[in-house]
Amino acid sequence: MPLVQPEIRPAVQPVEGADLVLDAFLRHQVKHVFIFPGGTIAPILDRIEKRSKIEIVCPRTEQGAGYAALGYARMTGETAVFMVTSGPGVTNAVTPIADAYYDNIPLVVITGQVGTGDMRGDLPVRQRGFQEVDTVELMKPITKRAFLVKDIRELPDVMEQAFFLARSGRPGPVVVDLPMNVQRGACDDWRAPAKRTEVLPFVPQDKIETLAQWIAEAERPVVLAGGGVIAANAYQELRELADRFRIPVTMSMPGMGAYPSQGGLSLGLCGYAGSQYANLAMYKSDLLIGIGTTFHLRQTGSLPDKTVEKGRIARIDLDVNELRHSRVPLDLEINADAKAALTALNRALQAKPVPNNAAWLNRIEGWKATYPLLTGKPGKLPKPQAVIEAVNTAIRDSKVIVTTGVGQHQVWVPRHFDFDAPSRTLLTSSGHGTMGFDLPAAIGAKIAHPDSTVICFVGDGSLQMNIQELATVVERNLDIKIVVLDNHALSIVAQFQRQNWKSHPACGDKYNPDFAAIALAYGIVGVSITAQDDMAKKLGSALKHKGPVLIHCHVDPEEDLLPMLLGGHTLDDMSHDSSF
Ligand SMILES: Cc1ncc(C[n+]2csc(CCOP(=O)(O)OP(=O)(O)O)c2C)c(N)n1
Repeated sequence: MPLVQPEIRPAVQPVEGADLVLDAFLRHQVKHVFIFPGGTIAPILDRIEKRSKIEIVCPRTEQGAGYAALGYARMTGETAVFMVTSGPGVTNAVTPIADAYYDNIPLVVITGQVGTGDMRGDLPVRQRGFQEVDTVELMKPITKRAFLVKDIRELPDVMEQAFFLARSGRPGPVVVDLPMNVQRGACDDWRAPAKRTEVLPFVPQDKIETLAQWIAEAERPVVLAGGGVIAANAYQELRELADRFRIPVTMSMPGMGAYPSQGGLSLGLCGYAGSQYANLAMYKSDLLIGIGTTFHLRQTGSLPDKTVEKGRIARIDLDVNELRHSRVPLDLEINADAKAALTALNRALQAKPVPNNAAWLNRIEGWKATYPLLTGKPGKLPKPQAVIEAVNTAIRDSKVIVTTGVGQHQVWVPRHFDFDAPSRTLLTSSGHGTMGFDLPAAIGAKIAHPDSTVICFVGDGSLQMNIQELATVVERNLDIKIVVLDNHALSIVAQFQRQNWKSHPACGDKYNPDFAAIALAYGIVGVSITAQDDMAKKLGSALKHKGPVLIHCHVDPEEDLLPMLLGGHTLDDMSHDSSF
């Protein structure tokens, strides 16, 4: 079915700005737009409704719409469109836009703006128009580009640039700020959009040869795979490299699933909350290869110069600036797309013999046995880790998408749930670390992949950031399983406070409502779990229910995130101390 309904396209020229925006959506085959309405985007909403079959998804807040757009973009691999009104719509949209920037998610954001005649411009006054805010200045540090279109003739080309920039190179958000008179103004001599083609960096063959040689010589190699491997769809190439050369693979949070959790060479999550064996392996490696990863604090700890004890670090990244300004000192920088670089690397390695690193793998097996992932002592209340493991066991579907909030539960999920790209995917707010990503991201993911099982693991704190989106779940009848890990605390911060200052003001002993009853009030099946004894059974039957379910799990509030890599410590020195 064609997206455009030509019979109701305005028959006469000139065309209005709002039509030119819609034309760009149609050129880019946009199927859904994620919006929260307001007067200054009303003209475009009108054109979408009247002239296209694009579906308007309208959650309950701008944050809800923004995170749904992010979940959708991640799961479709396409650029998502997010639209908000001027003023408060724009300021509410800042957080998801920042998330898209830090987690490399392609997003075109259309922001309404007051008419150009009402804009403050350079005048030394606070505001001229009602709901006027300087969107471009607000957005500059958190977008690849923020355009203000004052001349309607520029609009088609600006829209084209926005779609191009959002996806090209390292993806991210692009804002197009549209004053009312530009949206509603008519024009018959607009500048036709120029076609743009992406040029990926040329894979430096000499450096690939060097890395291949280092791999052939390495006795203790480790790969650290990041979100760049997933974004480039390079997991097959990564698996080929790791499996043939027997290289253990650890992953950053956005890189989870780049190598299957159940694969024999998987070290799981690394870094401040990673497994102890992953961190030990990184630290003791003689060749650490980072692929599509930023090597930031959460992955390597606070002592970047001491990421490895004695060894080389090579890094493959699409963003040349990340390489030029690497936090971790590098011995080899390869500026290339992860898939292209891994393909070239595997080719260069074809002629090389596979070194015998059995001693290294045995040493890692020893660490795995000595430092298994902790699941806490069983008690009356279920442990959060046990709940995640029970969901992991119950869900053996072929396509699973997991979203999380931020906190302890965010870290327990990659520790205790199996990921395997592209069939078992983790969506989480990594760089920006935003509570409230959880539920709306699950909504966007489910809209993108209606046939996938979507699980939202969420802390009691994170859920309450965007709990209103339960309405969107019901309205669209989205079969999402929401697993609330309620420890009556903002517990990761509470733990941090206790660790440093012996008390946890504002973070511990929180009053919480009956979330299952709230779900019920929205029209969603709600289940409460209050004991370890019947946890797995209740979970199993709730997860089998067809349609949305909220499972309110009262988990042990005493459970701390351990071990943990604290500031000032090297990767081999994680803290097990919970006697704060
Ligand atoms: C929007 C936002 N505000 C504040 C924080 C700081 N913060 C990080 S985790 C956290 C607590 C999260 O609590 P909860 O969702 O219950 O997860 P838990 O740690 O208990 O698993 C807070 C307050 C944040 N990451 N995001």
